[in-house]
Amino acid sequence: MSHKLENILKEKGPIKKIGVIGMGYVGIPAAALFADSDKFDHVLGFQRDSPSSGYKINMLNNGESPLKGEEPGLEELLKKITDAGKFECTPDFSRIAELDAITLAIQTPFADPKALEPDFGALKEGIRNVGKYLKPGMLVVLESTITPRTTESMAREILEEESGLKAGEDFALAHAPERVMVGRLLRNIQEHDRIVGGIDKASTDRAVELYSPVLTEGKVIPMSATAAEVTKTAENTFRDLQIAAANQLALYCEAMGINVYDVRAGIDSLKGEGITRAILWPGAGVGGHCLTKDTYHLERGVKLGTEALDYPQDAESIYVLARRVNDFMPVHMYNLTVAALKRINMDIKGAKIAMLGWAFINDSDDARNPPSEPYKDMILEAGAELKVHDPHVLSYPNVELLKDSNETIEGADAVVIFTGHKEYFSLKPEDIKKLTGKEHTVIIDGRNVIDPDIFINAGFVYKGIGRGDKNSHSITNQ
Ligand code: SAJ
Repeated sequence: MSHKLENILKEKGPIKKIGVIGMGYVGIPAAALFADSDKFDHVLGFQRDSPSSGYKINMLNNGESPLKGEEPGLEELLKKITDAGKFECTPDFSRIAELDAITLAIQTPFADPKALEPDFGALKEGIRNVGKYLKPGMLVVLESTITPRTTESMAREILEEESGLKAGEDFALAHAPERVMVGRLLRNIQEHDRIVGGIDKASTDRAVELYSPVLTEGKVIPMSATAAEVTKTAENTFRDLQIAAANQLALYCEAMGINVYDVRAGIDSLKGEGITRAILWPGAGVGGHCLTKDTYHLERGVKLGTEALDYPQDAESIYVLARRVNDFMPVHMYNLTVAALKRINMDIKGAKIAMLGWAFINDSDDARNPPSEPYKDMILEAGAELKVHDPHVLSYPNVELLKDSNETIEGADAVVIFTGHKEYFSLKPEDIKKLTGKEHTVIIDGRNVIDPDIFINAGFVYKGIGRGDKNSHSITNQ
């Protein structure tokens, strides 16, 4: 390994001026915490002055956060660092040339979820911009979630092509995946351990120097760039796998006529001496922008691997199978709806369905890749009528989201709980019966929200995920 980069970095001295590309829910708190550290002199936030997000530039320079939803401490921090002249948002990418380090926090969504191909377009544009203004001795860090080997290959190639410089010799290059959750962005950056992976030791050390000052409880975990990319995608793949294991158990319990929550409690009771089962929760499906795509990043990464993969002949990846199980849960919710309606001699065609919950996560307005969407498509495809309620999600393409649950439930043949929003836990059978006006209303519980017996005894036709002990109950006539 050449010591050229180490010598350049030694000559250059410690990191003082930092840039962050992508003023979104990852880049803004990252830039704010860099600016708030007395280890660094100045931070530039780079934001394209585009029609859709150029408004952020002025907001940020006035110390205001353009992010939706509550972010404890962020507004105060932005005011503090702008008043102190330590942070500035700019659309002028040429100012990258002034910096010692630059991080890229640019979304890598699916171009087309069906094709499971990520859209690296915006990220590549950001990397190209960095390459154009790259100087010897700079550190470049990718924070976006990326397919393993992207840092070592695509990013390195673009940076070297644009700058004429050599990664690992003239400039440092690393990956430090973000691990933030909306609602706790600052805390997550400060308290989570930070995976930092350079293309070589000098790059890793320089990235450790960049991130150490912003960590409070968290510690830096150094590794190679590709190991860092695999860590990020695998940590979400494993969560998706654990959820799929709980979902498959729920389907098994339904087929065996038992209550999955009894089994879950039983399994969970096995603790101590380092034993854990970490069993998660079955539900109506898995949404969001992390778990729905990171498995496919990992799968693509292994295909780019340097060695041949040794794996059971013709066996499908359990990770991809887990995705299929989780994506089956909205289909299962549809099947439960059809089966329950059939019990009252109703066909799905023409049935009035009241869907409670659109967001992919409880008590949140986050509706990225919601499992509720495929369910809606199936219901409409089958010729049923649908009304959807969500107290938090304001809008979503091609679906009207009602704010009044009574209006949603009025006249319904079936009430289907898709998200575990707090208010649904206090649903009362008598209120629903009054609204639907039906002797036997169907109720489908996708998130273990209601007590089956209270509704069954009130004449409802109940079906719940994993509730094999209740799903074929006798129908109570009032
Ligand atoms: N879900 C289940 N059963 C469970 C847990 C979740 O069905 O036991 C469903 C949820 O309903 C939701 C989806 O899975 O539809 C995702 O839920 P999530 O809690 O994993 O929330 P995400 O997608 O926002 O995941 C984020 C990720 N954080 C980052 O990427 C920084 C993930 O790595 C975290 O593990 C997760 O939050 C977390 O633990 O909170």
